[in-house]
Amino acid sequence: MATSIGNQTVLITGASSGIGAACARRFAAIGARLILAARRWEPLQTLAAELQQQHAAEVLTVVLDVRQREAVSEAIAQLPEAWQAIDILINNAGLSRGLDKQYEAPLDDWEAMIDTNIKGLLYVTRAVVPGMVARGRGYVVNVGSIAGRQTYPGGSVYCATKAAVRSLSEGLKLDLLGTPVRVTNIDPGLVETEFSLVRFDGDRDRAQGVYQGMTPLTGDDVADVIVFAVTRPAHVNVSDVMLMPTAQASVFHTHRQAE
Ligand code: NDP
Ligand code: 8X3
Repeated sequence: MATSIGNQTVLITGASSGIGAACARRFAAIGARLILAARRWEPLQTLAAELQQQHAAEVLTVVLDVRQREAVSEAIAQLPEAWQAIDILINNAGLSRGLDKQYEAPLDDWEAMIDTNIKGLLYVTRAVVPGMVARGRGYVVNVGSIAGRQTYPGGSVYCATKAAVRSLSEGLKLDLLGTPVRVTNIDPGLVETEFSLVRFDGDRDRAQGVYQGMTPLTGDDVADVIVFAVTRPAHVNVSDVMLMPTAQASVFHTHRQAE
């Protein structure tokens, strides 16, 4: 029997935009209670108001920088009692910075990617999963990337962080064996979100060029698959998903039409 999400508590990191916001909308529509975390307060508030209005969803917003180790553990430890029992964690917060050669890239870009995509994901996992194990229920979804499977020029550090996410998903699954807590690693290809705008430091033309002449995935497409995974029966674990746009066969092969 499929698992019902009604009244389950879902923590989504990076919920202020893109895939995270799309997950929030999908989970709210099927009755989940949502903890929405990100650094930017305003988009979180706007999204929370939308979900409360459209789905009468129970929503808690948490301004959180996942790179801040103490802030992460305090934020989870200090959740109001009614929000402590997190059933589903979606480790989605992440970013890429620049597309520079490994021997030329700004070191700050590396720190941002490694601290967010690897260490931030780990801090949140470390703070949330013990409660899942103790309660005997839980689900972790880690958002990796096709970039974790194939390295492209200028992307080596971003790609390495996503290869690490893949490894961490595998390791967590191994460490949770014997508990009912499940782990899904999902590796999407091109998804049109704020991702490229962040990568190219607000350069809208360059960001739009990434998706030019092809139909990329949307945040909704990724959220759909995540909802599918977490609603499988308790004995089924969708361990590993690669989700690509039809027009993309690999990081190096994208079919584009002249516009
Ligand atoms: P967006 O830029 O639209 O969303 C990224 C989210 O991460 C934002 O909500 C941002 O919120 C949050 N975030 C970034 N840094 C931090 C931080 N230090 N602490 C807390 N939250 C943070 O991009 P996507 O939705 O595309 O990205 C979501 C995930 O999907 C990322 O892990 C990305 O690597 C991955 N991915 C994206 C693909 C794509 O093509 N777009 C493809 C494959 C994977 P805020 O700025 O408010 O903190
Ligand atoms: C984002 C997809 O191909 O731009 O992870 O790295 S890609």
